[in-house]
Amino acid sequence: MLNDLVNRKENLFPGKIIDYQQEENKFHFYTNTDVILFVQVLNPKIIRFRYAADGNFPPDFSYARDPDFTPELPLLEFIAHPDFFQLSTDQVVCLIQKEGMHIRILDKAGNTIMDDEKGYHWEYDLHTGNNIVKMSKWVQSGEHYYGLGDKSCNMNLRGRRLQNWSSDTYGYSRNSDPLYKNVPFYIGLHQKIAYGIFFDNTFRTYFDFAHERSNVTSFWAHGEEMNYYFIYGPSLIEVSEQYAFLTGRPEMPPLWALGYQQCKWSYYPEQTFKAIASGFRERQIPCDALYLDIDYMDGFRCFTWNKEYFPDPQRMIRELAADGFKTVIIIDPGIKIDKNYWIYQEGCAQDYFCRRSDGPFMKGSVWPGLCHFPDYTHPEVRDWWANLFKELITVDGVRGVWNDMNEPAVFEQGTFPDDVRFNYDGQPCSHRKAHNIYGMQMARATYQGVKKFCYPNRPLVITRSAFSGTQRFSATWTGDNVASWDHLWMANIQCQRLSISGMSFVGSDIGGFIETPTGELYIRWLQLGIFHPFCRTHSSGDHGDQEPWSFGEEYTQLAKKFIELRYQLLPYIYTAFWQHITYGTPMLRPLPFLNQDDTESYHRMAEFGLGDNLLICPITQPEVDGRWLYVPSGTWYYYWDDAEVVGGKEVWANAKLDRIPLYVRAGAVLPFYPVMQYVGEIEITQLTLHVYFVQGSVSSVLYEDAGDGYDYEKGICSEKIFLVTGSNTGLSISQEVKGSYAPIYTTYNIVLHGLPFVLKTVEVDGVLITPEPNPESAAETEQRENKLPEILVSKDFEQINIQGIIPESAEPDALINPE
Ligand code: MIG
Repeated sequence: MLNDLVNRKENLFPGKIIDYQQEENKFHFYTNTDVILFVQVLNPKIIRFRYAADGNFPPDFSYARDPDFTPELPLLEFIAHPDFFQLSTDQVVCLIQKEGMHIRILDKAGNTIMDDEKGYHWEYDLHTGNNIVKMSKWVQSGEHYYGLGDKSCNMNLRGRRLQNWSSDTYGYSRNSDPLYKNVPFYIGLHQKIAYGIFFDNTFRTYFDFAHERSNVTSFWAHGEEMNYYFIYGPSLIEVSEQYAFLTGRPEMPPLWALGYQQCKWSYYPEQTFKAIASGFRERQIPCDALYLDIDYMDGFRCFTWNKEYFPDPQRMIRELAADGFKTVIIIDPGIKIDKNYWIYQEGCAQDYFCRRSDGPFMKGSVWPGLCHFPDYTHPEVRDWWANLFKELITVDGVRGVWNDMNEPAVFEQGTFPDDVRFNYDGQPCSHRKAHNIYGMQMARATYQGVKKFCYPNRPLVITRSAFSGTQRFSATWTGDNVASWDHLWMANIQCQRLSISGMSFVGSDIGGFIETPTGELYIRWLQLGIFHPFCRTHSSGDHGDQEPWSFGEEYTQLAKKFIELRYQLLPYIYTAFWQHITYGTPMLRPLPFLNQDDTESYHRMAEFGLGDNLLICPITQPEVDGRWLYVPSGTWYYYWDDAEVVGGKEVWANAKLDRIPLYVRAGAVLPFYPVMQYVGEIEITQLTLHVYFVQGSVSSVLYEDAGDGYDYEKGICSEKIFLVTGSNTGLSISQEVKGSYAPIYTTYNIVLHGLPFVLKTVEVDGVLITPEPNPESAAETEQRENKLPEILVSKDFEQINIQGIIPESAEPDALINPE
């Protein structure tokens, strides 16, 4: 029906512009066929296009757009030519053809960035009364496409047709579509210039990237309006950042939520749950959070406990908390139809459940049996739902909530019937319009409650379904994957893709949800998982144990080693999170994002950056002791042996099972915590800074705050900027501190990597010091293969100058560690 080639239905077109109106940065263009185009320049890089086929705009409403996003009034130049209008900002030029309302956008150098083919057109859908609204654009020469959230196909979307209609896709596979999330946002890249398109429409949407016709990219929706935002880069990173500003960014998570988390469907009863906790502590494998899946409830009734399995949840959670574990529980949307269940009673009495178009509450079967489903698009329902968390959090001590089945999923039918009604914040509609944002609104309501009752602690919410903007409320994971090498490959792609699509707080079920991984697969997956912002092992109980110690001693030790590395990296990951909330920067960055000028990198998809200074490339094949990967331009160090690599080419990384290919950017300052069993276990009395030599200058950032609470919003946080400058004979490190957060530690242990010389003198803020071995760092250097020079300095240092001498015969270590 939607295929332009098999066009049984009539496409309608907008005619010719005959009039326009301008009001500051807003324009209305009117055609001879009663079509209206509304154009708003939101800032020099973002232009919004809205079309009214029938001459009327519905109320301007968006769940996706961040209410805190404030349009600017950028300087504009507007010229009405005889055949077209020309609208320019200081970044782009937008041409609007009078005939056919075609849009073309160029950069200031005159490169065409985006160009309408048929442009806006539509088809009247007799069955629903909706217009199927369509847009088509020319594919630019050499154009690549990225984005669209959790798709499990190749990174570059060219040649594919994909859709957004959130679906419960148990055991999905490569190229399955649609999946759980709806992110109608893509990025185009050609001539090394990147731009983005965000199609803010909640109906089922389709994106065709040169699939149906090799020179045309089009997108369309089953209702509402053509309403999209053009976002100019020119860098890929900037497109993602602008999109994140438009659809919103999360708040800082509690630091523990970046620790390792352990989950299972399901750990019960209490004894089993606590045995998992002791399993971690006995083996000294760090862990911060444990999850309770659906079996903790009484007959799967939300907000109840199965008292047989968990007789005294409050005591249990308190005891676990004393040992550093935060308890996170699952909450599904289905409310059991049970006359004696107070939530059912309240929901019915208050009319909070979704109704069929003919009146009755919608019924659908999920875990509890037949259920009704709250209409989270009703603000009153969201408030009600938020308040339901009070007891779980304030009395029982739950610290985070996990939302599942919110596509919404219903057994047998898959989802709700199309006729189901929703309030949609006062603009009643059917399931066709509300389906794709149902999960988002559930996560929003959950977040509202968790935030309110966890206060003054920070909330953690995780959701399976999402729409653009859900990152404001919740972390997310990639759903019911399988313990296979192919799924490990997918986990890597999906998390990168979510990250560039505004959702950085992402992870996969480490080891795979369905079936059982081998020890080798589990370790390879964990090695990737520790570099994902959300780091959790989860699996289905039917398929055997999946704790880090379930695969035999050799694997247990490897699991421990990598989880420990995750904890050492926490200050770095936390900083990357802060960059995400502050600048919108994706935490995970696909290779082209690191290396946009190098077209070779466009074809790669396994390699990615985490934050500014790490490059990771997982091993997704069994029984290999390394892999080829593409290292972006610049100088890098192999993390495991400090071997220097000059990028812009393919290299082989040695990586037996005890390594993942991991590179550090030359000039980086990598902050490391000591190993701890959970966040807050120990006072951090010293911070290690791994400094990597560079020829030239590179700056790195370290963000710190209390790791929980809201003082950081009052400015009690700090941003430290380290500038590393190196030459053949010396290295200097300077530190600039902004903000007032005072950490407990007083010293930095600076570990110097990759020096091309031997230390001769070290001067800290004008005073010569003699470098001495630092006993506190012994444990950490043990793991490394060669001993490195270290210097212990005050955390308040401003400038370190190191003079070196080129080694001739002397052993480098002899000079610094003369024992
Ligand atoms: O129909 O709650 O994706 O993580 O363990 C399965 C049980 C329902 C699906 C989730 C999975 C969770 C499981 N849930």
